[in-house]
Amino acid sequence: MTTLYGYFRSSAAYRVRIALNLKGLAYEQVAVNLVKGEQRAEENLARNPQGLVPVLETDDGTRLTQSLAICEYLEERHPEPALLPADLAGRARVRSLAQLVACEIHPLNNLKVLKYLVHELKLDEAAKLAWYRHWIAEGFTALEARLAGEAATGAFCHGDSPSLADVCLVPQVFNAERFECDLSAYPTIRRIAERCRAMEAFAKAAPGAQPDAG
Ligand SMILES: N[C@@H](CCC(=O)N[C@@H](CS)C(=O)NCC(=O)O)C(=O)O
Repeated sequence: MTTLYGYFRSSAAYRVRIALNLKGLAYEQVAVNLVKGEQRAEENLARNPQGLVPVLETDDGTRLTQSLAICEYLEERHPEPALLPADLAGRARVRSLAQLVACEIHPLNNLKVLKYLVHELKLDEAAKLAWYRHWIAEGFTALEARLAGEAATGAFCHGDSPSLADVCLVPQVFNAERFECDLSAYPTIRRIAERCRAMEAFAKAAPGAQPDAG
């Protein structure tokens, strides 16, 4: 059995849930409660010395970390339905959009960063929120310009089927909404996120639908 170690509100785990669902793969979930600090517990550090989720243990016992690497593993092992287009330029575009979210926006707003701002740098709640919203706005402004301006955008980030870019986009929009970021300047991002959320694979992966949601 494939096991996903994650947390309902972890956007990196959310990416992996979407990818597993899009590919129709069965998996069980083990919750690592990030609010309680379980990511730093010995058990989780043994799975991932970074003290992060997600970790995916596959049916043959392979243990994988880093959500983009996990999604690419799933793509290579289970090529259909494809999360990357067939053409080279298209594959690079999808990876570029995915990385804009996963490597540029998300790391700045991760829990450990927010905790450091509050506990070590003594920022108050308002300053923490300003930090969070600033990096969402900076990233989403660029992402919106690309999605609205590039001909390869379709019903989804790339063409008319969901790709790795949508797998990353939807959890980031969830995070932005959770922190009450103003998304009015990003109509293309909102349109694509809504289109994705209408699909069962995305809906089943949503934080509120997870067993550890509470
Ligand atoms: N680049 C990693 C990021 C993983 C990550 O940051 N996970 C977060 C949840 S979304 C986490 O475990 N945070 C725990 C913490 O910050 O203490 C990936 O894509 O898997």
